[in-house]
Amino acid sequence: MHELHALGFGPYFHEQLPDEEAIPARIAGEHKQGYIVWHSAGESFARLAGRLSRGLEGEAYPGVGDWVTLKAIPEPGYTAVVDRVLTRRTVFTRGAAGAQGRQVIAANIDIVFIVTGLDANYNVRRIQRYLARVGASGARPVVILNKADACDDVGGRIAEVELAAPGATVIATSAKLERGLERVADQLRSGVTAAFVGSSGAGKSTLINALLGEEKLRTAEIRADDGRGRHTTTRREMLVFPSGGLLIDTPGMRELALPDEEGIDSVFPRIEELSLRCRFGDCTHQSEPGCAVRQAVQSGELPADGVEHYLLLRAEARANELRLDERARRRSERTIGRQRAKDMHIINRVKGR
Ligand SMILES: Nc1nc2c(ncn2[C@@H]2O[C@H](COP(=O)(O)OP(=O)(O)OP(=O)(O)O)[C@@H](O)[C@H]2O)c(=O)[nH]1
Ligand SMILES: [Mg+2]
Ligand SMILES: [Zn+2]
Repeated sequence: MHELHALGFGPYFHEQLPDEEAIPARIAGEHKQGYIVWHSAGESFARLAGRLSRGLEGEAYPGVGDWVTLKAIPEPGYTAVVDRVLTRRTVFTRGAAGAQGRQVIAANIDIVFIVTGLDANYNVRRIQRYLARVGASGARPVVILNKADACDDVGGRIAEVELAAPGATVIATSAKLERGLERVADQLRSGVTAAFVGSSGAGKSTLINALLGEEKLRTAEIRADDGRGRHTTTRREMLVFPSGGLLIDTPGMRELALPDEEGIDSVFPRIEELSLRCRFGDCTHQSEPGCAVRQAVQSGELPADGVEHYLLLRAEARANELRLDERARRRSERTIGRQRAKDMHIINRVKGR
């Protein structure tokens, strides 16, 4: 049995229910053949109604954390049918290859824990990339610097990340020695949903196990040769934290592509602010005269490599955004073309009578 409120249900979703009979359920796991959903009567296996799944792609596809409605709760052992997907409150997505555009990592989340190991995995720029996507998600970012036991200068790292991640909470932990976990647990009140994201091997599943006080999730040693993880977690999955709150474990990501420019400004507020003072409204901060951003670099206010990284993220995001727009345009042209052909056929037939 699940209390809907404890699963994160509230007025925002309630108002979207089509009628009294619709049964709200939350997607707690994804499988190749369907979903695990949680509802007031427990747990069911579920599939999307045929008319729902047709034509869905990219971020329109429901993911873990999404609220859906079922027509009925099936008998144990039978499959439920997802009738409708409710509009999300927040969603963490990443850029996906090909026509997919964006892929949902976790939906309706309040917090995204960006987990980095303080071993060879540590990379401030990667953290900033994740922060941009959290900025776009609508959720609150918390950076977890895990494996503090493997680092000589934890304080220095924290200071570095705080500087690079304005507004984000930064917490150092050791999942192995169970240090720093209280500060993570403090954020997990009843009804709050938090997703753990980051590279493979950063210790996401180990952290969740340590928080739960139980070895629920499989974990594995990182590879000795290059220190990378083995992609141990293979599917996104939601778990209940004993004192309330819901945790979503996710598979480690090789790279986090930015599908659009959203959220980048939240990571670099000072650069965005200075941009407004550049002489040209469309200043690229390269060689234009009167560039306030380059002036700030020259005066030492901003680090040159930080600005370079900002420009790189912007350029990459813009290129991906244009690619997606172009695809959408071509697709709609095809649809319009097909419709026009059908219409011409009707017109000719009617006229020819
Ligand atoms: N020294 C140290 N090792 C840790 C810590 N946390 C996790 N590890 C180890 O790091 C390795 C990878 O941990 P996982 O929890 O499987 O990593 P993950 O982020 O879930 O990786 P994927 O599921 O592949 O995305 C395991 O050998 C853990 O024991 C820590 O705080 N300190
Ligand atoms: Mg894992
Ligand atoms: Zn400029």
